[in-house]
Amino acid sequence: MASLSKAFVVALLIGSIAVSLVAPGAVASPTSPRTAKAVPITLYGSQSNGWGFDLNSISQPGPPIAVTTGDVITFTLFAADSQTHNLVIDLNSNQLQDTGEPHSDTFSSPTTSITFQYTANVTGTFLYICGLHGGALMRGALTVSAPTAPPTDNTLLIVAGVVVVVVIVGAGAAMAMRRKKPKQPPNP
Ligand SMILES: [Cu+2]
Repeated sequence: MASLSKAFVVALLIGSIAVSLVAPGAVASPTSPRTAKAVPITLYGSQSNGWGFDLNSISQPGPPIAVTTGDVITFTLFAADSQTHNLVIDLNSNQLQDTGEPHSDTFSSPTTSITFQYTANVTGTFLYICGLHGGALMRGALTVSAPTAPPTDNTLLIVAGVVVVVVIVGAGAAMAMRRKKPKQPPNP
């Protein structure tokens, strides 16, 4: 009985020490999801010239915008030509505002902006357009890329594997000792 308890206690001790070593690392796992980034973008729209990040760089097509999936874009929107525009996330890139496509309210001031927030949950290559004048006159590329995976750190997995093996071996040894334990001969 003494050897059985000893082996069991040793296995338990090794197991618990190993687990206590691994546990703090498990909390800060590198596989934790990426936090969304806030992306502020200012756009000036013009019916005859397209879009620009500022009044002096308006072009058709406008400047490309690239974000990562999950990013929250806050557009600050001005009308460089004082015409009425809106901003549409043209998810099917047909250069028209379709039902269900995210869009801002209308705006028509070169000095007073409106804001429009879009969470880039759809990965792919799209257009941003003016829904009133269409992409033919006012469009730009919007690229939403999936986040790149962080480098994989296998240390935790290896340590966890070693813990499992140690615990199994310890338990096996304890059981083997229990089986081998000779029965005491009956007293005469
Ligand atoms: Cu417009």
